[in-house]
Amino acid sequence: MKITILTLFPKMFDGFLKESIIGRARKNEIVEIESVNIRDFGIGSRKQVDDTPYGGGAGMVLRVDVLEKAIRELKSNNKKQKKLVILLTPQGKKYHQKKARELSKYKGDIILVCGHYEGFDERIREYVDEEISIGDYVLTGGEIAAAVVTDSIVRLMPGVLGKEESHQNESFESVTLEHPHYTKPDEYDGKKVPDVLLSGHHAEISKWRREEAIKRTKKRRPDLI
Ligand code: 6GU
Repeated sequence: MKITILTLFPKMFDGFLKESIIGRARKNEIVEIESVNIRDFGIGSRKQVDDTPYGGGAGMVLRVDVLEKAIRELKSNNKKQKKLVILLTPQGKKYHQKKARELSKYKGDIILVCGHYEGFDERIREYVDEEISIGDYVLTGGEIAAAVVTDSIVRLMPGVLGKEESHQNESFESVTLEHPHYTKPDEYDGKKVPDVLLSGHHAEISKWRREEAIKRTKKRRPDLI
């Protein structure tokens, strides 16, 4: 799969794409991820991408012709591959782990279009397949949302997480939150690691973890039960 992020701020993704698990997945060629500047498709020598709103008002609006051209050109690369175009906007459908799982299995490439902080021409909606919002708060642009969506998809791809990092029984994959974790020291500032975890009794440890996960979910996220 190739994920292309269409943005006015491609450098925002530099660190995110290089580091940690996403960086490793790209190095191992499990996924290809690229950020592309919308300005490359801008109009005239000044590469204009936005203009003042019809009807008046403050701020600038991203032009439909610029974005349509960008989407069309990205779609024309590697024509054999299907392309799913997703617009990141607070007006989109609320993002969930279920959607991350669905997108991680998509048999084709994904194009993530980052909405402009001040707005985009309404007609842009006609050139995308879906709209996603990552939650009920307002970001200055779709870039961080695109990073969230990319991260949540890539980590689910086969071979991205090692056995150690496995997400088999992790929060939101099942119906519970994760059980508590501990490491050395076994006592810190009077706070002790639960005895059962030091017992070496694997069946008891599994039982304790299952019970703690359920207890924790009931207390913190009863809506998930
Ligand atoms: Cl996708 N974009 C922006 N600008 N704000 C958001 C969002 C997206 N999702 C939640 N808030």
